Amino acid sequence: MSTAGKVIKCKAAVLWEPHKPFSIEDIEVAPPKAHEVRIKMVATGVCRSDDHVVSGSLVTPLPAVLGHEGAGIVESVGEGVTSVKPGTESFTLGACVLILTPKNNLCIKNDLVQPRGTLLDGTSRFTCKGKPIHNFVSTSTFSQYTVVDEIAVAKIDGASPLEKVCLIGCGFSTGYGSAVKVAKVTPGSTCAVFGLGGVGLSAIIGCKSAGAARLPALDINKDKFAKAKQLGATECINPQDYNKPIEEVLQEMTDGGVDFSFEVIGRLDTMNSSLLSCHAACGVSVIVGVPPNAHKLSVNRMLLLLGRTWKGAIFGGFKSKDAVPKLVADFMAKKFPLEPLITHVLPFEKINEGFDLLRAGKSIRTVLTF
Ligand code: PAD
Ligand code: ZN
Repeated sequence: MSTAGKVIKCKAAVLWEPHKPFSIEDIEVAPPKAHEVRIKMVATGVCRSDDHVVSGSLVTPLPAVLGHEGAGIVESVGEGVTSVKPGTESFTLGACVLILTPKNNLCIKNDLVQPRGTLLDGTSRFTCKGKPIHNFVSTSTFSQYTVVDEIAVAKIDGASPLEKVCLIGCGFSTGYGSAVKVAKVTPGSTCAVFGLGGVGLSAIIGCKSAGAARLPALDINKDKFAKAKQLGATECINPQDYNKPIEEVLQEMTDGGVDFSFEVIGRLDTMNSSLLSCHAACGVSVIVGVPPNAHKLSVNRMLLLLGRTWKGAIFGGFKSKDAVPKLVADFMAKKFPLEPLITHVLPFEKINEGFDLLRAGKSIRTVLTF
């Protein structure tokens, strides 16, 4: 029997307040309104950005259904939706990135910069125990069913393994694009990657595929080194093994600084180190990590006066609606792997275990399956 046009009752992981575990609740998911799409989730990744909400360092209205790295099947569509159809096709979700100009990938309509916790019309389709439950960054994938704006959905190859390509909805694309699209890594260059989680390792995959010759990988958790080497790191460095600032170590190792550096941790001190470790005149440093909301960076202006370039980007600079289907096709054509990033697969109900593994530094990506 068709569920189109009806309220669906299902399970979702609700975050009622910061510093608390997710709670698996019975929720109601209203049908999609005009230009919205209701999706049956198949798989979703556990990303540090969701954990930033739990820890209070990323502020978004609560209670909410978090999750922003997912893939599923369209269950029904609202009026006026033309880019996707209900049925067997599969979709992956990324932070909404609408094509505005050829120059940038930031959608002014998305819910990222000043989150309202709603869809574009200012409301959410979720309720639980009679209360409205907020959305998160236009996606909310930690639910058996979600409703998103059409602009946040991309149609992908129906034959692709959703439990893998869901990572293209955030972590993989963010790291990979930071290298190939934002920094535009050049063949023969030296690239330093700070932070070897799912996003940092994806940056390594991107640097290597762009032809980087030397790839120092940095982390304070040495358990991350084997995987970094497997994916292309040429040397692994634990900054805690040195009694001088790590930027000095990198400058000495590379005769003045690396060509490209990437901060993929989300800390102000490592953003500074990453900037300082790139070459003073021609280095490019990219901020990928998300720092705590209220914190401000302060740097010596001389650092930029000499010629360095300091950049940041969301979602690896990709426009998701266009880029996600292409990245999925590239994965299917074996242009890059996703398997090494997936260390755990858990049923969706074990979401808290997935986050505990991330916090303990024991997982790269946990994929939750529905
Ligand atoms: P993760 O927690 O899996 O990886 C972070 C890594 O950094 C871990 O391996 C840590 O051991 C390591 N680390 C922590 N502190 C230090 C330190 N002082 N020095 C060196 N290494 C350290 O996270 P992730 O890979 O899922 O995400 C990384 C960041 O990227 C995080 O801030 C997340 O919010 C951000 C992100 N940004 C975007 C975007 O569009 N800009 C998208 C997705 C994730
Ligand atoms: Zn993410």
